[in-house]
Amino acid sequence: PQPIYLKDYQVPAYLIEHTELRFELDEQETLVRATLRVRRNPACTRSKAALELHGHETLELCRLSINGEILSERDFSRNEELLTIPSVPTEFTLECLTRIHPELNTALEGLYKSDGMFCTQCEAEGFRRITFYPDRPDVMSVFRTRVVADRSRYPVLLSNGNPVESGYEDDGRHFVTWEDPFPKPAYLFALVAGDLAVLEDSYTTASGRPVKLQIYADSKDLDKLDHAMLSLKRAMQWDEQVYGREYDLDIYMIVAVDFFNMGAMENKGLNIFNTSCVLASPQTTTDAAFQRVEGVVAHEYFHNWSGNRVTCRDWFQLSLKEGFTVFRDAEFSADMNSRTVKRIEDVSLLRTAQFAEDAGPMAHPVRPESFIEISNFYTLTVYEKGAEVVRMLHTLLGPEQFRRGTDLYFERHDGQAVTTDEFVQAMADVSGRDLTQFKRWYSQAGTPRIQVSDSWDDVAGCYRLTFRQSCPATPGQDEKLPFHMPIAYGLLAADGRELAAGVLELTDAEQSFSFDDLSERPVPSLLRGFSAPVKLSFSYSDEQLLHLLRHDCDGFNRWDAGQRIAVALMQSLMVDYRSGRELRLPESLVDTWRSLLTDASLDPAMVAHLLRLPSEAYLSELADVIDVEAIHEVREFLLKALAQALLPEWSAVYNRSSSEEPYAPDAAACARRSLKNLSLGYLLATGEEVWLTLAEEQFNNADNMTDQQAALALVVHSGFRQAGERLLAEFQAQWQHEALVMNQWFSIQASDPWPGALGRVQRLQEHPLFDARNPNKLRSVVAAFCGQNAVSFHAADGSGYAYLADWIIQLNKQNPQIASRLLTPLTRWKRYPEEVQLLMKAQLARILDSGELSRDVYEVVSKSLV
Ligand code: HT7
Ligand code: ZN
Repeated sequence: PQPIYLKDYQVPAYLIEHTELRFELDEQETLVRATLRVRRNPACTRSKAALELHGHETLELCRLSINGEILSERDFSRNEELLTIPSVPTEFTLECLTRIHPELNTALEGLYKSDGMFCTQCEAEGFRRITFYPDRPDVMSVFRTRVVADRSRYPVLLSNGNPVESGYEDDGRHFVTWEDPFPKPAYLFALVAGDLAVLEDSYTTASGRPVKLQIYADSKDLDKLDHAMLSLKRAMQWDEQVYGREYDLDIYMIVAVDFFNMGAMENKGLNIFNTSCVLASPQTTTDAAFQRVEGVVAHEYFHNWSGNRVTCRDWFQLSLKEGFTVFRDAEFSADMNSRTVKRIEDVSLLRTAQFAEDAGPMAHPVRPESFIEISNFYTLTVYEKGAEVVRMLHTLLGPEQFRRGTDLYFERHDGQAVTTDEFVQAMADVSGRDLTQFKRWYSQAGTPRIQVSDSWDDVAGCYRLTFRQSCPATPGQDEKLPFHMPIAYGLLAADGRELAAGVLELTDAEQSFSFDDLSERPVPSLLRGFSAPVKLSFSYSDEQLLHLLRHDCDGFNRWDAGQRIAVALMQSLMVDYRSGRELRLPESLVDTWRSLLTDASLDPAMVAHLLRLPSEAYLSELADVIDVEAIHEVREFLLKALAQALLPEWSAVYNRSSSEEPYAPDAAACARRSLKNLSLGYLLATGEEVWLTLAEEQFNNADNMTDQQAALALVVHSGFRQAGERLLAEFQAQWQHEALVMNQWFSIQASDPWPGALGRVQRLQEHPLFDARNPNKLRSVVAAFCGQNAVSFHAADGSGYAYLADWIIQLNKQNPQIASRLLTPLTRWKRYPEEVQLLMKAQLARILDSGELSRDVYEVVSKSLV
């Protein structure tokens, strides 16, 4: 397979003014008739351009005509990707009849069956599996779609836009016709047919237009749709208030499906969601999952403007819609819940997973320059780092100018397919700023390093900070130029007062800033709120970090100071572990933690985050060479040592955080449960039976899934083997009919580090509820084992690597997108000791030699082996 380059972009030679589709749905053989009004693109300067229609090799072409004249095989050519008609008029009607096979579609791209229903996934290039079409985001068309199907099995027939006609065909099948007045690219097309229940509501927009809201799901899940509906209405209101954006159609629909490669899809007026991102009820859903539902519902809704009304010119611009929309959904969640907690969670993800991506073989800029398979670029870099880039613009311009920038962007480009340059240009135009250097964030890959040093002139009362920035080489980019970035900061006095605060703008490789007339040497609080996606180092003393932990008014940096203290200790314990020295817990840390645990005035959400040890994944990301065993053993040691040293405090916090209140997923209650379950984890780490009894009581008496699942996971992962087995069996008996709950049951076991994990995981795959065609099940078992069970996946005999390679080889044909996503842990082989590298590489080579690889898997494996 050959890469595609951004530099080769050409405008389309033909535009599609109108698309009429007729689907005759059938499991084995669905007929699709497409009638396209085509005209030459006046913006295309190529003199003689053929009409190129994308078409996947699985499409069976039945008939092709232009202006009613049937084309013969001599009139066009076809290869595995394209159908080319060399000679066409300037304006014409093209009709194309295609046969497809939804039941054989295990890739879950295009039209496929999920349980008993038909659904589609067209982003990025799924529409070409439905019919022949210019399947590129810069070809936007108005769609009219008639869906025909058997009424008894498929009473609900949906597509984009508004329903305009319904009735019966001569053969007794029923139909509904949908019309979407907004021109859209094919990737936003959607169709759903099934026997579905619906929750209905309505929303009146700020200008007084009523909108019908519908969420469809399997009838057994009808009671789990309220939270998504509430989230949707909140998101609609928030977008009006914060961005001045109203919804535009008369109806907004969401459909929950169980077989889905990602989280959800923003198809115009007809979002399709993975059940895991829409269903929620206190009994079956954890707090984290409640929040995910809220965030994803909002994200897809926000795409209606940032993605649908203004879309991407080509797939290299993916972050134009994804980075911006992630920023929008993060701000929404921050406004609905705790801003600091949301920021801590997002930065944790960025610093572990995105930074690791930046340091790996698939590292790419926020706007990639080339790809073999676009599905491989729905990455943390495009989404999360892309959102950080938008956040930096927000910080540099301030909220008012930023809002004027988004207003201008939406006004200028409504109905267009544009690039990230156009987004930045709108920001430059409203602010009068030159953002040329800033745009390097879109074109240069890698995580910048910032080295900060300081000096103090006691006589002049002058404090000076010096910043040096650099960025490591990434594939294809050896040299990097300096970035333009905002560094939010504060300077703290010895009594905790703030002496100065603001935002510094770094533009040079080395830059100094002076602060005059200070009464004392301050402690610097740097990169407040994580104002730029960088690795910042400053040689803080322990006292300075403790000072920030106690006094910084920036909640994020208070947390970060605690993380820095814990990371430094754990890194030194790892050195001790490797040298066979006894591991010891410093009294100073116990004292600090005691003061956090006993201060009842502190926000429980903050305390829960402050007292959570840095994850194994984060410690791995920070390591030069990852020593899986040392990381795991040191973290376990510290957990147990802190548990023993602060036993009465953990117990008191547990009791203080327990509540008789009925369940609510609001921020305060979530924080309380989070602290309670953190305490339970420490109590169980002591290994004492009395705490096991407490955990079992919590498991048995919980009125919500957060508490029940936390108790289960903690007992299983704390090594209480018999009790763990017992609770797992009880949990299974209680929840065997709830697919999403059972996914958690699978995942808790697959991530259990107790010896023998691989055998247990292989047995789980034999479980009647495990289904290798369902991505959620693969994520719960295979991804959980390979991604969240480091000690077992990295077993010294290489068995974990061979296990993953077996899966990749199987899934390569069945579902290439999932195969290539699951591959990630193997691609990081360079980060491990040499003997481990050899084992990991051998499995990558085995995959490469295993036969015909999909573009998805080929791209990741071949780039990883370089
Ligand atoms: N824009 C959506 C992307 C998406 C997707 C991409 C590739 C394969 C399957 C997919 N399902 C959804 C999701 C979003 O960012 O909102
Ligand atoms: Zn998105």
